[in-house]
Amino acid sequence: MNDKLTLKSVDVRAVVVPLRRPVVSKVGLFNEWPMILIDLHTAGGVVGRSYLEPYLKHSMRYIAPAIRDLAAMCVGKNLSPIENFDANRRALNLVGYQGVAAIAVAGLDMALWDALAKAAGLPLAVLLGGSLGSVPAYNSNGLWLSDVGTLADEAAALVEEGGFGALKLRLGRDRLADDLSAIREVRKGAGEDIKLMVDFNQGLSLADALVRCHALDGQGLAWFEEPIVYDNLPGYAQLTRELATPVQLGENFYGPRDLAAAIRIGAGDLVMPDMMRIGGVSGWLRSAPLAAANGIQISTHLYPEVSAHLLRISETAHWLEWQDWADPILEEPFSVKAGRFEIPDRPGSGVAWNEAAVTRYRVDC
Ligand code: SMN
Ligand code: MG
Repeated sequence: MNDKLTLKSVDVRAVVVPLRRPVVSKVGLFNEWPMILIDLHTAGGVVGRSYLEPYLKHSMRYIAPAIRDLAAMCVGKNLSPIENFDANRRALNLVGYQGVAAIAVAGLDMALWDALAKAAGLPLAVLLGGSLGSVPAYNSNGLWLSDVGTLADEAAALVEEGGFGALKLRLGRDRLADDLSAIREVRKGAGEDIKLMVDFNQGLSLADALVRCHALDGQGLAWFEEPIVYDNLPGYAQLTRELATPVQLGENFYGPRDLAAAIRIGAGDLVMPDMMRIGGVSGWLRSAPLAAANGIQISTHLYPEVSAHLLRISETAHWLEWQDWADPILEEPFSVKAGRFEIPDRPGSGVAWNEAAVTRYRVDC
C-alpha cells in the first residue's frame, strides 16, 4: 500500500458566499452562491480538494450526505480516480446515474484527481500528459438580464477585469428589441470588436427560439447558448440546422453518454460540459475525445480552476468560462491577464481554502 494514496478520511462542508454581481437569469435569481467543499485526506498527508456549485442552497443538505456515503466506501483503500469513478457510479445506479448521484460522484472525482496529482507532485495538466500554460477565457461574471441601460458600463468593467476580448451576455428578454439593445449597449461599452457569446439559459420555447434566433442570426455573435430546455435534443438539432450562428449546449450533460447522444443527432455546433454534471475529471476525459473525433470544439462551464487543466490536454479545446465566484473562500484567487487564464504552477488543480473565510461563510449540511 502506498500511504500517500490510501484514503483516511473525508471532510464535506458547505458555505454560502456573497456574489459581487447578483445572477439574474432564466434559471434563477441568486444573490449568494452555495458551495460544497470536499477535502480527502490520505494516510500519507496528501489532501485532495474540490468544490461543487449546486446553485440551490437547500440541495446541499442531500448532496453532502451522498458524497460522505460514497467516500466511506473508499476509506482505507488506495485511491484510483478512474476506478473510484466507475465504482461510485455503479453504487448508485439503482437510483439513477444523473442528478444528485452524478453530482456527488463528480465532486469526489475532482478531489481524487487533485490528490493523485499532489501525490505525484505535479499540476493536474502535467499529470495528464500536458504542460502548464494559459488558455483563452471569456468573462462570464456579469451581463445578466438586468436593466439594459447598465450594460455598457458593466461590459467596459468586465473587459478591464482581465484584458478580456470576449464576454458572455444573457439574452431572452420579452421583446426582441430589448435583446438587440442589450447587444448594442455591450458593444458600446466593450468595443465593436468584442467577441460576444449569448446565453438564453433555456428560457425560450422551440417556436420562440426559432423566431428569436433567426432574428439575431446576423448579429455576428460567437454562439447561441441553450436557447431551449436542455433535454429537447431534436429541437436543438433543428436550431443547429437552421441557424448560421453556432449553437452551444452541454452544461446540462449528465455524463459522457449525454454528450454522445447530443453529438449523434447533431444537437449543437459546440459543446461546453460542466465539471459537476459531466462527471468531474474522469467524465471530461471520456467526453472530450468524442467531441474531438466529431470535429466539435469543447468549452468549459464554471469551475475554471480545474477546467483549465483539462482544456490544456483536449484536442479541440475552445473557451474557458471565467467566473470568480469561488474567490471569497480561495486561499489564492486565480486571475486572467490579456484574456488568458494562467494555470498556476502548483501540484493538483491549485485550489486551496482560506479557512478563516470558510468559517465565516459556513452553513450546515
Ligand atoms: C449560468 C451559470 C451559473 C448560474 C446561472 C447561469 C450560465 C452560464 O448558464 O453558462 O454561465
Ligand atoms: Mg449557460
